[in-house]
Amino acid sequence: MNGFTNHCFCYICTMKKHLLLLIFVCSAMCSCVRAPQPDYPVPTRQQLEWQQLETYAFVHFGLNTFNDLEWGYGNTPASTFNPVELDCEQWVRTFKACGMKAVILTAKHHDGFCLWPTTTTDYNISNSPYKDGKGDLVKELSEACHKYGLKFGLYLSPWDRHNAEYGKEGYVETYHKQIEELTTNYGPLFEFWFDGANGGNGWYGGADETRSIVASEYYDYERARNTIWRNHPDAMIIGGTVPTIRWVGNEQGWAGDTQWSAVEMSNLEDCDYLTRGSQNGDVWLPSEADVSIRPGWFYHAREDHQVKSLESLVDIYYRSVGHNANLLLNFPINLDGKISQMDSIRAIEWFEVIQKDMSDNLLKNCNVSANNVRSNRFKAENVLLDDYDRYWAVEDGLKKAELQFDFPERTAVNRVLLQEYIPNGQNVSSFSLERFINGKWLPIEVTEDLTTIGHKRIVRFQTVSMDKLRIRFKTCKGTLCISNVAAYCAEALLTEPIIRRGFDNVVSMSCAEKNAEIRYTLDGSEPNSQSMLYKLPFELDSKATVKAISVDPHNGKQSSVASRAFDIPTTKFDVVFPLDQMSRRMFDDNVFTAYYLNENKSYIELDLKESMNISGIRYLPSQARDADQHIANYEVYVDDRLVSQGEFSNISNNPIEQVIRFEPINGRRLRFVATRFTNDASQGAVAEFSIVTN
Ligand code: FUL
Repeated sequence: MNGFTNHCFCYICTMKKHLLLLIFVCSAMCSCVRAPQPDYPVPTRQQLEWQQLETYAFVHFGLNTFNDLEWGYGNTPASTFNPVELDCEQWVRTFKACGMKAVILTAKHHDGFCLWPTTTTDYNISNSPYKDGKGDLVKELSEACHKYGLKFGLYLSPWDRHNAEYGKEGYVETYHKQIEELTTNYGPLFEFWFDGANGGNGWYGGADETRSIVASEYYDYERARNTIWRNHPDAMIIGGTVPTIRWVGNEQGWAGDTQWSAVEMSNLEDCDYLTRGSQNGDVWLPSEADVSIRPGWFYHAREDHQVKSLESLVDIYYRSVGHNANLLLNFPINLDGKISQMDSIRAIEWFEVIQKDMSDNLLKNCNVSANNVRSNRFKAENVLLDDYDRYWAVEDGLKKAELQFDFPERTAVNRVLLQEYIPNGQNVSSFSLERFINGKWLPIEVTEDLTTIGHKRIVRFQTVSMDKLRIRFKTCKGTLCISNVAAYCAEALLTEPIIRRGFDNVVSMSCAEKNAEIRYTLDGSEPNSQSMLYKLPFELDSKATVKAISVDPHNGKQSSVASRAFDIPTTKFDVVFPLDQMSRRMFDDNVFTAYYLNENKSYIELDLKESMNISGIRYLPSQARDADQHIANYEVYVDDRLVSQGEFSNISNNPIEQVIRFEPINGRRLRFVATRFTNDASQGAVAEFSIVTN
């Protein structure tokens, strides 16, 4: 027995040893077959699904629309909300036609007016003439979204300039009740927006005063998050203290070339930081880039001619989605309750260009190779598969690698698109592009930093020919995992000319496309390919509207029209104050040089040399990238008579040109006084200033 037992034991023992050996060999081999370990932080399932939406629409509509305001004070009557042809399905059809996957509606803006029949305040749609008080816009839009298969989200401004209790405890309860109503009655929500603009002056039930709060403590955002997630566990939250996505740090719709989805939560107040995130971030908080198709968020007839050009919208797409952010494109609804025709046409053209730019992946017939492959399961060819979860990965510990595409024939390329497999984290921190031509590898010249990739990175460059394309991933945080690579040759998009008139009243024009001609008019008429040809800068010592287009002389294609209305030239007025030489900067048409007004010189005074009908002023804040000192409140005097006063709403977030118009008044001296600066700064920048006469 013993012997047998011994023998038997030895047999089992031998088998065990073999098994152990096998396991050892397998695990050594498997370390490369096994999927790469994620490099934390990584997105949640919800963040991943959200990231794949890429573009969706924002809708700003409310009392502001009917009162020509950006930030209602909270006192405009509910009775003024009266869209006569409101059609939510028209909005949604437009969004669908331009490839958008979702919509976010401003259910309540800072003025406090609610677009649904809330029980929390009378200041709501049921006290407006719309549908005789029976309307509910949140419901109507959510149903239209449902019908057309779009996701639906809501913006609910925490700041409420109408509510008498704002700043006190009572309002907090109201706000949470509003969240409760909106999250229980309107079907699934994919995103909830808490705006960052908080506290300041307002009507506040007639108190008409300034109230400030500490947003991170006052609103109890944790409680709001709990309510939202109780009803919509997958909803993304932007703003507040418990966000799951972040604002990109500007309202122009661009994310930095370097764009980490991760952040350190302590830095969320810093706009510059928000545009790029951090390689060392410990929280996955991807960016949403918001921008309006017009200068303002709400509709203003005076901006009808300022719908963003096709070129600038296409550029925005590449600098948001192409820079690892989602794009939230705003459509101001007009007084009829519709998206204006030119806005929807422009948005559809925009989508067509993007689709066309990236319709033909030139890599599809290439031979793909990599200098390192983790295993056959993670082979290089995976980057060309239409399957997000099959990706190319390298061995553990490798910080750099190369991927090469051999074209069957010489190919012209001007775009490269890359996607990391972000369920494993965002890893690439630097890469470069090279082309092989005439037996040599040459760098592809680009004008942006080739640092991060993330969910999607699209690099644009001048068209170049190549026999092979090589991508060098130069530094990676964790294991390199690339799920998709594509290359395209997009058609040149003619950009609108830039028109300038300097202090010396000399007009110059330029456009990005080197081979294009510029054609222009000076009488306000629409230019065409037969209009005057721009050759050299010329003097324009009078009031005039200059309109210009760029034209491709080979095929006659034209850009959209650039238009500048120049008022009286600098020869027609004297600057009475401020007197120093630097004040020229306000009239030089260079948006990056500015003159600073401060407490000691808080005004600009111009003498027009003779009486004229004065009907407004234009003020452009500094356009420098980090500019944050602007004029917040103003007064305008003509010959010592106060003709206008007010605030430049939203100027901090959106420092676009501010136009003030008033009843024409005959006079000679104009004084523009800055009565307050943003952030209560001691100074505010004036990049450009001009007078409007008629
Ligand atoms: C800002 C607001 O103050 C603007 O009015 C607009 O709603 C924009 C989307 O967010 O902070």
